Amino acid sequence: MSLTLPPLHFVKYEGLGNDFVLIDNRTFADPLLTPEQAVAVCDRHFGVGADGVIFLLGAQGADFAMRIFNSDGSEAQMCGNGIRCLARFALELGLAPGDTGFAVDTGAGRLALALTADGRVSVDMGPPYLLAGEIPTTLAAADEKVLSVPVEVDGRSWPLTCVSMGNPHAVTFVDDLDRIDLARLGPLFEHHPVFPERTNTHFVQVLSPTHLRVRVWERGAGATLACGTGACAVLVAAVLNGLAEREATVELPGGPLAIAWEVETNRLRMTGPARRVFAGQL
Ligand code: ZDP
Repeated sequence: MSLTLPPLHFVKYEGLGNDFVLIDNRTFADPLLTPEQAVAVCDRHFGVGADGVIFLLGAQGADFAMRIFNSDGSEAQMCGNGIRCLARFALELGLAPGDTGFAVDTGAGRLALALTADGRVSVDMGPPYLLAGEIPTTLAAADEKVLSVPVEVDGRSWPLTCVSMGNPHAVTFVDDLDRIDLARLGPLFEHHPVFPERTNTHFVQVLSPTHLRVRVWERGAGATLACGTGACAVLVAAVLNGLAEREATVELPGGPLAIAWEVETNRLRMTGPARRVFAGQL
C-alpha cells in the first residue's frame, strides 16, 4: 500500500455485516481522507477492510452530518446501515441525542434517528423518489415511474422497478434467489447504460407479503451482506408491484431489517442493529 495515510484514529462498526470505518471529522469541513485513501483503507488485505468510510461532520441546525465514500472511492448520497453505525459512534463520542433522537444531515436530506429499547437503531429514512429523472435512469421519461420495465442483461430480460432513497436502486423479483450468479450479473446491472450514475441492484424472492429475501450488489462496493437504503427500496418496489404489505421483514445475507412505509407521511422507517467492532489508528 504505497499511499500515505494521515495518522487518524478510527472506529470500525458493522450493521448486519455491512461494515464501515468511521472517522470523527467534526473539526474539518472536508473529509479527512481522499477517495483514493478511502480505497486503500477499505482494502481487505492491505487496509483495515470495509465496505466504506463514513465521516461524522459538524452541521448547522442538526446534531451532525454524514458523508460516505464507497470502497471504490465513489461518494454516495445516503447509507442506511451506515447511519445506524453513525448513531452509535456519536454516542461513543459523547454526543447526546435530543428528545426525538439525533437529527442528521445527509445527501438525502435531514433525517431523524433514535435508539430503541432493545438496543437497535430506528431511522426515519424519508420518502422514496420514484420518477425516472430522480433515480436517475433513462428507462422511462423523466417524470414517469419505472415499474417492472424489462431490461436486457446477460441475454435475458429482467423486469426492473427503480426507487431512489437519495441513492439509486434497481429491484427485480426472482423465483429462486440461490440460482442468481451475483458476481456475474451485479456489475452488468451496476454499469448498465440506462443508469447514468450507476445503480445498486437487488434480487428479491418474495417468501410472503411480510417477508422478502434479498441479495444485493452495491454500487461502488460490490456484493455486500446488507444494504439499508436498498431494503427500503425493495419494500417500496414490492408494494408497488402488489407483492408485499407496507410493513415487512427484509431478510439480507447479514440478517433481517424491519422496514415500514407509512401511508400518512409517505416516509420509510428502518430499524436494525449496529455494532462496534474495534478501534485503531491508521
Ligand atoms: O449508493 C451507494 O453507492 C451505496 N453503495 C451506498 C452504501 C449504501 C449502504 N450499503 C446502505 O446500507 O444503504 C451503506
